[in-house]
Amino acid sequence: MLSLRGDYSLAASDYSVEQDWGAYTGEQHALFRRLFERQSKLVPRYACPEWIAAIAGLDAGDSIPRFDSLSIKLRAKTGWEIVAVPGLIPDEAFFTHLANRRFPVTVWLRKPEEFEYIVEPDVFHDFFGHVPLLFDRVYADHLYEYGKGGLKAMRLAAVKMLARLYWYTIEFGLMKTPAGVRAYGAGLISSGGELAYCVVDPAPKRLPFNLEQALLTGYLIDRYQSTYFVIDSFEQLMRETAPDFTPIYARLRELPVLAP
Ligand code: HBI
Ligand code: FE
Repeated sequence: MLSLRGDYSLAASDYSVEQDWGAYTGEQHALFRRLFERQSKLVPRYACPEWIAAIAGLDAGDSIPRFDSLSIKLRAKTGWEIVAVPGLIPDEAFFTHLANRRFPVTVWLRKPEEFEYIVEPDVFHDFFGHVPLLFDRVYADHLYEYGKGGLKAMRLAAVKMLARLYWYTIEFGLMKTPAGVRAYGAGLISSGGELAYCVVDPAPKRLPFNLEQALLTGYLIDRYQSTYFVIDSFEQLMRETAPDFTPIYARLRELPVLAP
């Protein structure tokens, strides 16, 4: 793997590790609490209703969550569980976990100086941004299909295209609601600055979700998005990504990547 900061030395063949909850320090729990409190001021106005409904049931926030107790609640709701990982893991391991209803959550927490922004996903991004929506049946079923689709994309050498779909939905997706657009992407929900920006700023484009356009649109990882895709609902996302992507990949791979 590229030079990543996690400790991969103890990882199993599926890249899972023990969370070792006892090893977190008081300072780390306090930093997690501050991140949670910062976002808690923003989510009521900018996060989608499904995320808001789910976080209420997690009585989270006063310390770094214990993945095993999270998994018990999650399994009961949608059949998913958390798998502790040292950080970003290879695509095949990542897709295989999703295809088995296991969501990889990074065990380490950012440093205090990364309070505003962090490049790699840490436990706050994964827990606060991704885990609550795993309690939504349709979203969870879509992610399960995405995992299977990822393994297929590897066989078709189309992972780069599929990663754009993930980027513009699971990480940076917006949803239409009666009150206006709201964020459901984990990269938005867990971001101090982009969560308000993606909903209120007039600068970025907000396009109706279009699978082929999302598969073709490039993205930059180190700045706010200039293009967001807006779904009507998780049901729509599920429905529009249900077809076999094989012919779509074949057609799109000849076309140029679209600038974001
Ligand atoms: N690993 N832990 C982790 N989390 C991710 O979101 C992740 C990953 N590995 C690969 C990956 N995402 C993406 O490249 C795929 O969605 C294509
Ligand atoms: Fe993420």
